[in-house]
Amino acid sequence: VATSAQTDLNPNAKLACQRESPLVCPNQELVERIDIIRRARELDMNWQSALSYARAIASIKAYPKKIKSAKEAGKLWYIGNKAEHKIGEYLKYGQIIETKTLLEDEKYKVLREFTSIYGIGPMTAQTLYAYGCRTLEDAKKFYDNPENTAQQSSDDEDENKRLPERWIEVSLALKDDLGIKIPRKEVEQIAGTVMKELEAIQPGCSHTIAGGYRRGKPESNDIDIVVTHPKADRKRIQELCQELTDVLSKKGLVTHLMTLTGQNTPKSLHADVIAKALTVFSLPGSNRSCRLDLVFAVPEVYWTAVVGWTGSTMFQRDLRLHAKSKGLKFDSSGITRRNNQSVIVAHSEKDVFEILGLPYIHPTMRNA
Ligand code: DGT
Ligand code: MG
Repeated sequence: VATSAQTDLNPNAKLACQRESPLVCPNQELVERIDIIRRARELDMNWQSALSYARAIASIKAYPKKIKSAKEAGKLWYIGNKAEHKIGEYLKYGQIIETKTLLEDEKYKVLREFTSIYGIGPMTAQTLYAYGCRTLEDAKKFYDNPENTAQQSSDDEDENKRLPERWIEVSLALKDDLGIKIPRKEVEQIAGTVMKELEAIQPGCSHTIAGGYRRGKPESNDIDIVVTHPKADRKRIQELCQELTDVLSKKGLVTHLMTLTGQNTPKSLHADVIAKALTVFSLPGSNRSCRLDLVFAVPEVYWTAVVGWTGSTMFQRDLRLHAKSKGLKFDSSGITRRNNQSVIVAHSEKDVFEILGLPYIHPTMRNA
């Protein structure tokens, strides 16, 4: 994994999609300490402050040198007075006072543990805490009581990711498995198994393992695979998603399944070009489960889906902002012109960047 910039792109460009962000940066420890504060803001549902810190962190991640003074850091985008002050503390004392306090705070410890469960966002974590839950065992008991669960719903900043409550219960039940990170080799093995099953249903499909894996992470929390077939139309894409998950379920490879088709994402104009299956995958004999997301895309939007699901979240956020400034709309399901909704098809990943008027950024440099 590369740890520093490989091209002559400006490391202090304003948007994350215009600069290179390695997985591990020269100021990694500082970044991790500021991230504790960002997470606390998120847990408090102070989204604006959380986003400010996320932007500050992203700026530092792209900075190619070790930061030597707060003033030096203050010259970067989105490093305001508060962040600059905290960086000063870190440089002077080797730690950020607020970070230290937060790490010792019992409530944040509990909230961090709750939100480590797939499907539990800050709102649900706060609700569980308010009900007196302090451990994951407490949370399990809470969900075991039908009276408690009637009105709860899972929350997430991205409404695309909003999950039915049943998933929280599944995640809690499987927490020991789902909490284990998946090494790259295992990601590849599972993708191989899945693609073999797909090949039997429909020969000639292609796929990209996206997500953190593609950004070079040595271990992933889940597996994201984007799939297409050169001749598949919208209808066939939805069918393939259904047929593959049926087969995987029948063979016991998929133990839990939630399939999302176009109807579930009404915000997107052309949502049915993509079909999603959020699953729990279990390799027989390996006696462990992991989260596997399958994304099926018609060929016209395959590359935007690959870019979308490669992340990082901040990289995507800024891709959308950048696209907007060019009169375009970017999301996983395609690129459209804002004035007349006409679709622009990207024929490769590099094409996506070219259409958006951006320099190509290698996936391993999208860790904003
Ligand atoms: P991890 O935690 O090791 O799995 O790390 P990542 O970076 O793979 O995180 P993940 O799997 O949550 O998301 C990967 C990228 O895919 C991220 O940029 C957001 C995007 N993504 C995930 N779920 C959805 C979704 O439901 N809709 C859309 N449009 N994008 C999604
Ligand atoms: Mg992932």
